[in-house]
Amino acid sequence: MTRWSRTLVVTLAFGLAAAALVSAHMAYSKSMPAKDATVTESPEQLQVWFTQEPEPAVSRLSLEGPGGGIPIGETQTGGGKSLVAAIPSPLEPGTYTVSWRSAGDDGHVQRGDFSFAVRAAN
Ligand SMILES: [Cu+2]
Repeated sequence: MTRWSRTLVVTLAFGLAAAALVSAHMAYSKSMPAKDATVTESPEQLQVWFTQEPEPAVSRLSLEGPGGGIPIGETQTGGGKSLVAAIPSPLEPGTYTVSWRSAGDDGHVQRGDFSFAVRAAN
């Protein structure tokens, strides 16, 4: 092996190890309402699914609307690696952002957000 190819092999090995670590984090999988969806009826709850079972102790969903933060129900674990929180009052038409924080198997807290829109039914 040349010195150059040895360097390449070592670099590739570190790259693969780093990729394995990154993929061990939990991640957003899907949600209801879906990311970037437009709905014509105010949803009664938020549900976000992840790639791993969410750890309840560090999990939280929050909702922000055109006028700021919106009170929602306590974040609870739902079925199939999901978190759920009730939306107690109907949402006015507008754009809403759901923020989540949670951790999966490796305990590393991850955060993310996505938006959806509510528009008046015609
Ligand atoms: Cu991690």
